Amino acid sequence: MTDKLPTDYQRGLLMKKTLAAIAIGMTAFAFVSGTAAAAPKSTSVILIDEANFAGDAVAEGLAGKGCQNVSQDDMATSLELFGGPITLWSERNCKGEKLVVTGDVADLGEFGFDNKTSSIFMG
Ligand SMILES: [Ca+2]
Repeated sequence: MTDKLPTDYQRGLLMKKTLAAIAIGMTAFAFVSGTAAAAPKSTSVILIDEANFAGDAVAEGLAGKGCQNVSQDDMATSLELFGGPITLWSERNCKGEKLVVTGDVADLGEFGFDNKTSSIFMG
């Protein structure tokens, strides 16, 4: 009888931890859903409409190899890179101005590439 209360209390804590873990998992999954099919070691990138990876902003994921035109032209302001490096291009079909990216970029404006990306080359 005396340990019933602590046990229930611990169960409550465990339940809270589990729910928190599920919530975190769902957030992570929703955020990377555009590239979820990518193999762990392949290159993928998430383009984000606002600086500093703003979570609620418009985002687009690309994965694979070679040159790919983005769906949302001239949208990217920050990006998260997995693998890489990649090359951003200002025109479709990997033409125009380019910017080589080797990691996450919080503000493409610092590199003169805000709202400029039209295609991406992934190695
Ligand atoms: Ca933008």
